[in-house]
Amino acid sequence: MSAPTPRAATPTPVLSPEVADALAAGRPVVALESTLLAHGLPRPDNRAAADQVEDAVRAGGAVPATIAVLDGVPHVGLTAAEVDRVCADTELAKLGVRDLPIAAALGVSGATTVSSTALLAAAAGIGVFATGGLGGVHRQSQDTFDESADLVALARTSIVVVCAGVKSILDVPATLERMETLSVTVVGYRTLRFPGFYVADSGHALDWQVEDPAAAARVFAARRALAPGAVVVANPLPESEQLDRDLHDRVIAGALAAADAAGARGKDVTPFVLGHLHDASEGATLAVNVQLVLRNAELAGRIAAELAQLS
Ligand code: PSU
Ligand code: MN
Repeated sequence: MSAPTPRAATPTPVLSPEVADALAAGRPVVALESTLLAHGLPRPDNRAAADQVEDAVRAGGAVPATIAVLDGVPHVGLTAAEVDRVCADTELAKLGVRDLPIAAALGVSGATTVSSTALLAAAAGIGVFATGGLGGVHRQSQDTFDESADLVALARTSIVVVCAGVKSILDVPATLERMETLSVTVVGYRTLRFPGFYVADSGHALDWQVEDPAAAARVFAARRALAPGAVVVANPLPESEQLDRDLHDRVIAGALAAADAAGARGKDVTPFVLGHLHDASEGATLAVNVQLVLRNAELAGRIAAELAQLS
């Protein structure tokens, strides 16, 4: 008779067979987060979006590795049934880096944010990650101190993050200042304007741009050789695909006021505001949100393919 084995406090991440094979062979892999599926996009549309995002990574030339924590165990690359679960489970936690040890020790299931996805991806040896928009400094942060853990995680984690900037519900210039302080490398993809998530241009300038996926991969190789930390590749939607400007300004003001009135706090703020936007715009923000994630996934696939050539 032996005593029951206690759950390991730091379970080894489970790699899907396809992701494990690709990493072992040095083939390109792109990490994808699950918070945008579980808490950023409404059910049931999130399920189709999950497949489309993975397909977009493949179209770019890489293997997708969607990351989530299931029963305390980090999974890097999900089966279709696991994606079903992430997209359908209304009880799924939202897990940042600080929540990962709790999930591991208590057997919690949850979706991973930019911060925790980046950490788990880098630990698995994945160099490129695609998402929609980064978390950042919230408006009124001088009162609330609400700044996403994404920023500190990006300062510490060696990974390329392809995004469409930060959500326009945030304080964009303050977020850019914080990324400078934290020495996060930021380049525009074929632009010197920082993208505005739903819109092509946030109104803020960037210092640097890259013209192709190969240049982005070289920037990351240089960063990785120099010091830990992320390279943010800011990839704007083309203006022809962006959200109508007037609608954008109107629904964002309404969503922020609604979050305030509802007393949304902490990690509930971002999902609350995104849900309100999707409703108030009658799905217009949702369609644009999915479209920009798809574009980022495809570009991330191409950057990962270039990175595999360098390594
Ligand atoms: N971008 C999106 N949709 C999202 C998020 C980002 O297009 O749902 C999520 C990401 O997972 C990001 C998180 O890491 O919001 C930031 O949450 P917070 O502001 O609570 O740190
Ligand atoms: Mn926050």
